[in-house]
Amino acid sequence: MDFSEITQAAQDYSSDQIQVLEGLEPVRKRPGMYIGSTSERGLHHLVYEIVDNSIDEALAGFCDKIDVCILPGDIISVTDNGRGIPVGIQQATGLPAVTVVFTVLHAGGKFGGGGYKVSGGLHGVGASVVNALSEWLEVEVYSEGKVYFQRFERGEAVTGLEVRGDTDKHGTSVRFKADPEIFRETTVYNYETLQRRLREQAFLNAGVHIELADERGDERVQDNFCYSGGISSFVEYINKKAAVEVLHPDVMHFTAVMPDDSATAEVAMQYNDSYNGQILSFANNIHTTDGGTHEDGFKRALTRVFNEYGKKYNILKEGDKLTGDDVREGLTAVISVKLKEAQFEGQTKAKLGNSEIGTLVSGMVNDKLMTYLEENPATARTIFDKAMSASRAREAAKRARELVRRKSALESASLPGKLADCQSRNPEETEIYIVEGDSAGGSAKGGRDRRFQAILPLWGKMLNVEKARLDKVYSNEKLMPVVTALGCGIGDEFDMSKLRYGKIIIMADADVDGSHIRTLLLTFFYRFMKPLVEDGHIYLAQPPLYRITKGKNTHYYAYSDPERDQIMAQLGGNYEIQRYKGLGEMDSEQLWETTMDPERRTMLRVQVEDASAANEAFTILMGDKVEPRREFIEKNAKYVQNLDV
Ligand code: TTJ
Repeated sequence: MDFSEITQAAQDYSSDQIQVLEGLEPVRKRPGMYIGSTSERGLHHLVYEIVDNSIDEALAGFCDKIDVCILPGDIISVTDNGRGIPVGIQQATGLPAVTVVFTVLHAGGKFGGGGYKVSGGLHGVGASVVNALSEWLEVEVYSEGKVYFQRFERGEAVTGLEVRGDTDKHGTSVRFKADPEIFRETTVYNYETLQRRLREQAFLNAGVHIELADERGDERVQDNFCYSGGISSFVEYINKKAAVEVLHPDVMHFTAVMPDDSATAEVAMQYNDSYNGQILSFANNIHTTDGGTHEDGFKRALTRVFNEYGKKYNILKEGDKLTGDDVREGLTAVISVKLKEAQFEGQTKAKLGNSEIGTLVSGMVNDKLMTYLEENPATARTIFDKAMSASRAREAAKRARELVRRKSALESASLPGKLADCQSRNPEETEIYIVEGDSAGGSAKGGRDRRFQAILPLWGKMLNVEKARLDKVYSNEKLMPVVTALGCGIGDEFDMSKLRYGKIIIMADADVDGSHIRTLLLTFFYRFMKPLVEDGHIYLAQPPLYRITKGKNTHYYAYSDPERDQIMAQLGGNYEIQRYKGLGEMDSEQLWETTMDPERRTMLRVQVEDASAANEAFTILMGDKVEPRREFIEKNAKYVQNLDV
């Protein structure tokens, strides 16, 4: 290795800005501490960590193209056209800065204050963690006419930093193979997962070209993301995906800068005709799923502006007030802030804590939204009317709720008549089976373990909550027994501590009708009792599809066609096969042993990986428009699998 050459390349951006903290052994010992988990999610996190570095270079204004490629063997390659990681020797360590970046924990400039990064968030742990968790990693830096190269294995340098030739390019390229010793579940990347994340990053960083390619299969797959409209394009994209009708053609887009230049804030927003709102917030390009000061500031200002506007133009009568929920109905908004010293709070570090950012965002929305509404009176009126009708529905829901309460206070037992309750009152062990159809309900009641399993048969006409507001739920004879039985309330009254059963199990036939009722119930839980879904309380029972009988005393159950074929092959011949058309065909004993016995059953736990994906899934599946629904189902035949684990 030619040191003099490398020292020359050090140039004036100082390698000393990189702080030396610790080695990599702890990362391989406890990978979960650094990347959250070693599951599929953690695996994809490696890619984000590397790409984040290129995005930071783009934010610094030195890079506008990032290529990400999944190569055969699930090797990831990330290349940018930035300045290149510095290759000069760092005084503190005597090593090239690029080597330090990959071998020393927390070696990113971002922990030193100053330096070039604004990011660092959820994990924000840097390239060295990726290196430590890779079977091997190779970096190339194109800078000052030279190609520099270094290779690492499981975090250790196995070559020095070498000059490999000449180039007129500038930038950085990294290739790595995730270590199967660490990622024991899987080292196979999911294209859609990377696609979603990189598209999001392209929205959040207007003008940056991000290319994603998959070269694993026979045919190369590729996406190019670049949005000059930034988060406005993001809002348009979300509304288009959800197949909702927008109430006004333009996306409102507001920006602000902190007086001392320490932060920027941006909001893009557009209303649609649905009853759901969706606000996505980001801090330093990290999705703050638990919100925080930026989101609070936005909501605060939004409510204030609409009430002020209503008062000023005499649309709101004396004493009338719009609530936050009223003005957020049908709103799609993206908030993005970038700041020097982001404080992430909470268990998952997904909540922004900087109070000055709340003031920045609320001040911006107060001023600019008000101006927008005054300059666009027709749009303002349309949105205002929508908020007013949301407000009336909320009043109606309140009256309906009180009516329900008064009625149940008069009746001696406030639990639904058809509920067969269990003996235990401890939600840690109790379960409720929600069963479609009286005959299946009968078998379930006969088969259950009444100590901890309750059964609620459903009857009557179902409500599609995607097309109805809260007030309609209170008068729906099919949903109200579910609400009363669970005990935890709905909408803004939801209270997890009142939940009567820890597991809520939807048990429906394995046919089209069953799948319809499942989707309707899931939508209901997602829209009105979201924490139940988010905290994993909802399950789908998995009844068998076939019963295979051999002789007098032996029988088997198959839960899928391949399983049926396997059993048939094993038995050789001389068996009888029965296809269950519905739960009702099973007697109590059979239902217990196949579907309800905790020792023998399998259930799917409903999980929501990504809020916007779930929102999209529900609006499309349950909304008015047929065409997007057909398309969606064709493309995502496995969507329920995505929701399940
Ligand atoms: C640091 O400050 C001096 C000029 O270069 C800055 C820098 O490091 N830029 C940079 C890093 N651009 N791209 C990267 C990078 C790219 C990949 C793919 C992976 C990593 C770890 C860094």
